[in-house]
Amino acid sequence: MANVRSRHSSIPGIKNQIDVQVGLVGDAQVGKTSLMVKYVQNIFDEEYTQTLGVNFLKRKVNLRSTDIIFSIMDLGGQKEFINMLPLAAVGSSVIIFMFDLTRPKTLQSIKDWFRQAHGLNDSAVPILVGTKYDLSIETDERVPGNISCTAMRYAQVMNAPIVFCSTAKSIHIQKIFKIALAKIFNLTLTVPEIESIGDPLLIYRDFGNNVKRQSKSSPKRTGSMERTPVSSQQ
Ligand SMILES: Nc1nc2c(ncn2[C@@H]2O[C@H](COP(=O)(O)OP(=O)(O)O)[C@@H](O)[C@H]2O)c(=O)[nH]1
Ligand SMILES: [Mg+2]
Repeated sequence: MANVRSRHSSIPGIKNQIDVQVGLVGDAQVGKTSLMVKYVQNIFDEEYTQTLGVNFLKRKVNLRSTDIIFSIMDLGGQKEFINMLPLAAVGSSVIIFMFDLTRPKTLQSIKDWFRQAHGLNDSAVPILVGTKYDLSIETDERVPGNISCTAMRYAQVMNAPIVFCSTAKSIHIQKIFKIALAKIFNLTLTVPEIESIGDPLLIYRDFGNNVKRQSKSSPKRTGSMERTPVSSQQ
C-alpha cells in the first residue's frame, strides 16, 4: 500500500488514523478548487478565484474503526505552476486528473498531466474526472458522445476509474473519494456503475486495481492516448 501513513492507537477510545494524500491536477478553470471546497466544506461558489501555487484542505472520514484523514492538494493549473506539480503528485496515494466536459482541449491536456505526474509517482491510483456535467448537458441534454468515448479510451490507457461529476449540482462528488478509498485499500464498492454514453459516467471496477503491479504489457493498456483524436470543438 503506497504512500499512506498510519498511526495505530493503543489507547482505548482513540481510533487508528491513516493519512491519505490526494492530488488534484488539470488545466486552469476545470474545477479543481471547487471540487476540493465542495467535498470538504460542502460549499459551491460561482466566483472564480485563481489558485496560486498549491492549496490544501483536510477532511476526516470514518472507515470501519479507522479515521481516514484526506489531505487534498489543489494545484494551480496555469502552466507556470507546472513546477509545483511535485507537491501534488509526490506523496499522493491518489491523483485525480480533471478535465472540463465543456472544453475538449482540457481532456487533451490530460496526456501531459498524466505523463508528468506518472513520471513523478507511478504508484498513485489515477482517477479521471470530467467536470461540469451540469453545463455539458445544458444545451444538448446529453453530454456529447465523442468526449465521453475519448475519455473512456483515456481511462483505459491510464488504467484509471472514470467519473463525470458536477460540483454545482452535487453529482458524484462523494463517490469520487469513495472510489479512491476502495482502490487504495482494495475494498469492494457496491455503488452501481454508469456506462451509457451521455449519462454521467461512473466506471471503476476494472480500472485502478493493483496500480503498483501494473506492467507495461498488461492487457488493460490496450490503447494509446497519442493515437486518440480529441475533437477540438468547444
Ligand atoms: N456549472 C458549473 N460550474 C463549475 C463547476 N465546477 C466549477 N465550476 C466553475 O468553474 C470555474 C473554475 O472553477 P475552479 O474550481 O476555480 O477551477 P480550477 O482553476 O481548476 O481550480 C468557477 O467559476 C467555478 O464556479 C461545476 O460542476 N458546474
Ligand atoms: Mg484553482
